[in-house]
Amino acid sequence: MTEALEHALVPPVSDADPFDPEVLLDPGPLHQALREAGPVVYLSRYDVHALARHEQVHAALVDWQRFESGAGVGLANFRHEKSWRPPSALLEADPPLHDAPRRVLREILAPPALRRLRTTWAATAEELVDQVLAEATEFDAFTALAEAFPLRAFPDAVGLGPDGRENLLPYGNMAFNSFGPRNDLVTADAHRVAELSAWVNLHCAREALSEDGFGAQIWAAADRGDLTCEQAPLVVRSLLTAGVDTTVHGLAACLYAVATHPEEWQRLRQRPELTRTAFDEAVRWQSPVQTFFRTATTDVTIAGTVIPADTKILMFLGAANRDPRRWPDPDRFDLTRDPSGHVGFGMGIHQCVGQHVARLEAEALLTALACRVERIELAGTPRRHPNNTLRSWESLPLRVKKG
Ligand code: OVM
Repeated sequence: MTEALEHALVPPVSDADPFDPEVLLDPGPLHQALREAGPVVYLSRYDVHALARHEQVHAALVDWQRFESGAGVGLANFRHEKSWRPPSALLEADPPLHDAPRRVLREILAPPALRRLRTTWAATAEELVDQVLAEATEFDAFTALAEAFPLRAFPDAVGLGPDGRENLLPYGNMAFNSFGPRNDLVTADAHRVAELSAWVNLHCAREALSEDGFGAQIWAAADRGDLTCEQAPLVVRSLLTAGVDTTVHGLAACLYAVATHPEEWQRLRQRPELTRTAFDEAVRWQSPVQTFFRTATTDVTIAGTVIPADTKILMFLGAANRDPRRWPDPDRFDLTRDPSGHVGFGMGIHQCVGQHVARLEAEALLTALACRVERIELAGTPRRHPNNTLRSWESLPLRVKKG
């Protein structure tokens, strides 16, 4: 017996199902139980080890050498089962293959490159908020704002044509479900996989994209030789997969936060420079992306527990973002805290490459609202939409007082 195995700890075991729709609609109690159980918990139902504390989630995220992404970042292990689509050149790749696509997309989505979008998106947000407020002071802010704004702003920035944009949200919903087990949420959409994938793949082609968007810039990188012609459409696909639902539910999280914390809305109105903090705090507080997996490249010991090579590790980003060991009063949405260090965008080499785009969208929408709305409150019970990965919404009824 090796040294490591002699001293190996048997981790606490849980038969809980984190992908049960009931749990997905209200994950807080399971997150707390898993954090309390220990630094590593074995989930017997799926034969995986799970991390729910900030320290261990953060450590696994930054250790790409021992926790790989190339075997998939969902429950399925690509070394043993086929993926539902060709793996992502970014999300589901490790260095060195990951490096070129990452560098290309990082430059296209970096703050200096986004500067020209700031004025465009501010105007788009003002126009949308004016339209919504002209019609009513009570409305479903999920559809009217959180869905409507990214759908007006982002596909144009990518360079998509006007037709078929209604496919983007269903495709994202399907992709984020696919990281979980093959449960009812996955089988419910099985009949749309071929149709939605065909539409998305068609719109990753150079000919489908305008000449001035993110998509064209990705193809220009291929022309320069910075990407291969096989990688270019996959990198466009990453934008279309990861760039829509995430921002929709992230913006909904912001709106829910300010509607349920009136004092924070007043603080934000008085200090507009807090909008970016507000977005990051909302991402910490709600964690629109709740979970990702990694695969151990070798036997890895975490806090005394040996995780065998080639097995999956489930990282609870949402639980880490509310770990009381890391955050004072973690369940409070609080604009006076510094939310940096949250793992809602991941951490390390795969940390969300589109986060500056998301922040710019949030800034545009929250600023337009803050200039026009004095009070904002819930007008009914918000409804969640179950998804295996996303903390997502169905409706967010709000009442506002203009001023
Ligand atoms: C991708 C991709 C897909 C889903 C999520 C994501 C959160 C990336 O296709 O690269 O990051």
